[in-house]
Amino acid sequence: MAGVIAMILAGGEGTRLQPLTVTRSKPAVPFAGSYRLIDFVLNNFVNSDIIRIFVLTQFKSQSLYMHMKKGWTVNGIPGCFIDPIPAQMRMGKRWYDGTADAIFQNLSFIRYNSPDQVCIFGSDHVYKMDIRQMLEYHKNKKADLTVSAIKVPIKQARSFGVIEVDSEWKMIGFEEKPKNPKPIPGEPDYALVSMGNYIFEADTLYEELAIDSVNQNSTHDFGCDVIPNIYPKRPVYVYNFLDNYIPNEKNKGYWRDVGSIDMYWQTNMDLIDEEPSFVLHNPSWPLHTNYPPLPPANFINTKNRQCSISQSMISAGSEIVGASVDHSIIGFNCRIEENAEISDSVLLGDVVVGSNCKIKKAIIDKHVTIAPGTVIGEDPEHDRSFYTVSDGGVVVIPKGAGV
Ligand code: ADQ
Ligand code: ADP
Repeated sequence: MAGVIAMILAGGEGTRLQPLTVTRSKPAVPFAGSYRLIDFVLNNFVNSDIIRIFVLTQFKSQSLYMHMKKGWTVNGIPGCFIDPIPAQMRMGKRWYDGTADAIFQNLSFIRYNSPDQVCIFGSDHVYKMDIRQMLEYHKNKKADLTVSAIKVPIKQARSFGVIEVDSEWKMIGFEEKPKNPKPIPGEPDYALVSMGNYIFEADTLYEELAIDSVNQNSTHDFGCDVIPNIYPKRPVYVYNFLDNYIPNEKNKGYWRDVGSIDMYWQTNMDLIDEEPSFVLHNPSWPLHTNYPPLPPANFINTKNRQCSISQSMISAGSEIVGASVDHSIIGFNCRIEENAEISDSVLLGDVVVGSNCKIKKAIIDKHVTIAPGTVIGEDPEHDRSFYTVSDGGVVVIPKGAGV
């Protein structure tokens, strides 16, 4: 895959994911026990043999850097790299304005590598995608820009860039987060939306970012400014993610934007349902991450109680001692003590749950200690006076809390 460079946008503030993003950027949010959100896009590139990757960071990036340093360093393979780039502030003492400005300020890194195509992808989505298929499509269509897209229920479409295409899948309309999203012709309940993944011909990118950078009316964002300006004048094509999938992969068309607490919780739950809608395990599509040097998870029965674990994922270093875990995801290094009962919950890591606790439909961030006998998730009014409770009734205990 020489000739292709990946630029990963990893600066997202993730305000709607608060309190999980109080101390870390959205791509660094732990997910599925053993991963962080950024791992999905990085695995998509690495498994597609594209290992020339820059990761652009901005907000609260310390744990993202540590994660990349420990889990994603490429050593000694000529021409391959996965390099985080901190905000450069090349254009004066200010942060990036929008996603297009983040790329504009780092064009020198792209030019130095002389690519033919530049893949610009977001980093806060859960999915598996063989990017070679999208590249092949982009080349076959002789597109200047290809945008990947998926069909979503029309009610959700307001949070995305909504696309219109002709019969050849050429883009003929684009509106960023419209109040009244246009449905797909003949399918009034659905809209076609941008997944925030773009493949540009390198020359197109240079020319269009030069135009955008001097446009006083621009917010310098791909969705708000660059795409609406390009498609009327250049060949922009839309890659239909639903029609393409990784061979041997069960997850046809699974893509989630984990923008809110409810979505984050639901996307975790999708992994552990009786018939999971997203399956992590696939020997031909390994999911790399930073795996700390921890022993396997350990389930210990006590005199009074046997462990009971069902429909759950338990990460390394965790110890469950005479407790019950049902339909839950437990991150690295958690300890769950005797008679505790955990259900429909996500523990991010380094959490201690004391004996006789009852925890239901909760997200418990890292480094939390919960005192014996605590009940969470039974009484929303009570929970709301102490913790964040989402619209969907998910209780969130912030990082480092003692409960
Ligand atoms: P949003 O997700 O709202 O819409 P945005 O918040 O700009 O777009 O995030 C896109 C990606 O860029 C994320 O990975 C984020 O972490 C990163 N990012 C945001 N600001 C950044 C900055 N200043 N520097 C570096 N990285 C930054 C976009 C598109 C929509 C599309 C949705 C799909 O604009 O058209 O439908 O993604 O989720
Ligand atoms: P996250 O919650 O994003 O996973 P961590 O809890 O892993 O973050 O911590 C973020 C970073 O801060 C890690 O690199 C960790 O090594 C470092 N860190 C954690 N606790 C401390 C501390 N008390 N002082 C300094 N650095 C710390």
